[in-house]
Amino acid sequence: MCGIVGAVARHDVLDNLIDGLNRLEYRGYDSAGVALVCDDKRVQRLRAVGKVAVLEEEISVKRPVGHIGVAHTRWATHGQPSVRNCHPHMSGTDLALVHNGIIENHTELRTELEADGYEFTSDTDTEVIVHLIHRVLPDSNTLRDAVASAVERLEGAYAIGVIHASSPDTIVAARHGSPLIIGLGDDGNYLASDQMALSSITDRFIYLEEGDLAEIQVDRILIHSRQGEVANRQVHRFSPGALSIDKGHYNHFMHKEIHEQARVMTDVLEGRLAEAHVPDAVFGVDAAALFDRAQHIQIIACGTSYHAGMVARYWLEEHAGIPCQVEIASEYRYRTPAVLPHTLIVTVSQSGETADTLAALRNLKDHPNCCGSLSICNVAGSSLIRESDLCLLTHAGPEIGVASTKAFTSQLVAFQLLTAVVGRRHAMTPQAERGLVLQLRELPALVQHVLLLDERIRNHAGTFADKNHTLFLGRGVHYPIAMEGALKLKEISYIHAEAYAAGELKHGPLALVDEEMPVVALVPVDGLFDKMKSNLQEVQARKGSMLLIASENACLEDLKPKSVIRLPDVPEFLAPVIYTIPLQLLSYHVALIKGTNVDQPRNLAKAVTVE
Ligand code: HGA
Repeated sequence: MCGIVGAVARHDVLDNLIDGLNRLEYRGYDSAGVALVCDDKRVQRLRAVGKVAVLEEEISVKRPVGHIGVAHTRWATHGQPSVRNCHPHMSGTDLALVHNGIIENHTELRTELEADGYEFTSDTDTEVIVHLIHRVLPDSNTLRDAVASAVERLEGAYAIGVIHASSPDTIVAARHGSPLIIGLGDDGNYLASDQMALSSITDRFIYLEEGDLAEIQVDRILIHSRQGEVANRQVHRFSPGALSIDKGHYNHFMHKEIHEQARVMTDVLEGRLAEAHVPDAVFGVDAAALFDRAQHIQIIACGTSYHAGMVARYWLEEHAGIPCQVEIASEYRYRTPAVLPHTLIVTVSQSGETADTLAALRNLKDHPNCCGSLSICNVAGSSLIRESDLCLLTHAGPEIGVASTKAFTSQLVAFQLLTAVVGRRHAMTPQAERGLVLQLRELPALVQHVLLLDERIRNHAGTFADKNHTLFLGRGVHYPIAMEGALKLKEISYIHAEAYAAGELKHGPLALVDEEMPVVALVPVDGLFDKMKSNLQEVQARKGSMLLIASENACLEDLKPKSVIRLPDVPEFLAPVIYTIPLQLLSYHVALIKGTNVDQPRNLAKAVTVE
C-alpha cells in the first residue's frame, strides 16, 4: 500500500526521505516521488514509475536540497501507475501534498474545482485535496487552517502530509481512516505512515489519532484533535531491534520469515503460560471481567487473518464450548448483522491498520449487544489495538514479505491462548486446560522439526511450477489451513489455486480433476482420517496427481501415493500450526522456480490500508 514519509530538520532531509521510502518498499507500490521546499524557497518535485531506485536515478541527475520535504510510494487505487499520477501532487508551484487512502467524493469535488478554474494534471482522487487547500489558502491565517478547512470537505479515508513554499518550517499532517505517525528525532522531526520508515532515525513515536491535525516543525509539534482542541499525545518508545529489517543469509524475506517461526512460537508464548493455565491478564488488565461477560464470539478479519479466524472457530466451539462466527471484514462492515447478546468482537490483522477490519470494529463496538472488543495484532500502537478494549500482540516481529507466514502461525497461537481463557469459563475442565498448556510448550520444538523438511519440500515444487491450477483439500480444522495454502500459492506463484473441504469434492470440483490438476491434501491422523482417505480414493480414481502432507502414523498403503511429505505425529490442537509450514514452503519453492517476485508479488501490498 501507499507509504508516506516527511521530514523537517536542521540538515538536508533528502536522504532521510529516500531512506524512509526504501524502508517502506515491503508494503508494495508501483511508483514513487518526493517534493522539497528548497533553499531558494521553491518547491522541487521528482517522480518516477517503478522502484525507489528509479527515483534515485532521477535524483542523481538533479538533486534537490532542502530542510523540509514529503515523499511517497504509491499503490494506485485511482488512475494508472504513471508519472502524472505519482504523488506528491501540487496545486500551483508552491503547494505539495502526499496522500494515503481514497477520497470517495472526488468526482463531485473535481467538478466543483474545475468550475473554479483548477486544471487537473492527474487521474487520481488525491489531486482534489491539494486544490481544495490551495483554494482556501488566501483566506486562511496559516497552512494548518487551510488544511483543516479543506479536509472538512472530504469523504473517505486519508492520511496526508502537506508542505508550502511560504511555510518552509512546517509540515502539516492530518489523518482520518489511514494511519500516520510522527517520529521525534534529535535534529528534526518526521512523519510517516508506518514507523518502519523511520527506524534508522528514531525510536520515539507519536501515533496520530482519528481526526488529528498536526504541525510538525524542527523543535515543536502541535497536534489538534478533531474537535479543534490542543491534544497531548503520548510518546511511545521502541527498541531499534524491534524494527530491524534484514534478510540475514536468506535470499527472500518470506523464506527468512518462514524459518523464524520456531522463535516466533517461543516469543508469542513467552510470559503467557502459567503452570497449568493461561492467565486472563495476558489479554489486558480488564480482560477477566470482559471474558466473564462474553457468551458469543464474532471474529472479523481479511485474507490470511480470516483463515486464522476460521481455524479458531473450530477450537472455540470444540474446546471452549462457546458459539463463534467468523466473517470477512469487507462484507461484515456493509451488512446489518443480528448481533447476539454478550458478543465479544475479535478482530485480527497483522498490521492492525487493515481498513475494512478497522471499519467493521468501529461499526460494531457500540452495538448494545457487544460486551467488548479484542484485537489480535502484530504491531504495537496500531489503530486496531488503540481502538479495542483488549489486545494480544503476536510478537512475530516485522513481517516484510507481502505473503503472510509467521504472522499467521502467531495468530493461531494467539487463538489457542484465547481458547484456553474463554474455555475455562465454559466447557473446558482445568485438566483439559492444563493439557493444552503442556502441548503449547512443545510447539516451538515441533515447528523447528518441521522446518527441517525445507529441502524435501523443495523437491516436490517442480510438479506444480508448470501447472495452471492446483486444488488444496482439508477437512475439519484443516480446511482453513488448506485455504491458507491455496492463498499462499496464488499470491506468490500466480498459479490459480482453490481449497475445498474434501467432503465437498464430489459436489462439483471433482469434475476438474485430471492429470493436469495437482491435488495437495492434508492428512493428519484425527477423527476425520478415514473420511479423508475416502475422498482421496475419489481423486485417485480420476488419475489426479496427489501430494499428501500426512502424519508419520498415517497408513496410506491402499492409496499407493507417489508423493508424500510425512510430518511428526502431533496433538490435534497443534496440528494446524504444524501443517501450515509445508504449505508455506511449497509455495515459496514453486515461486522460486517460476521466478516471480516472492517478497513483493505483483498487484499486492502489505498493510491493506485502503478498502
Ligand atoms: N488514492 C490514491 C492513494 C492510494 C493509496 O493510498 N494506496 O494505498 C491514489 O490512487 O493515488
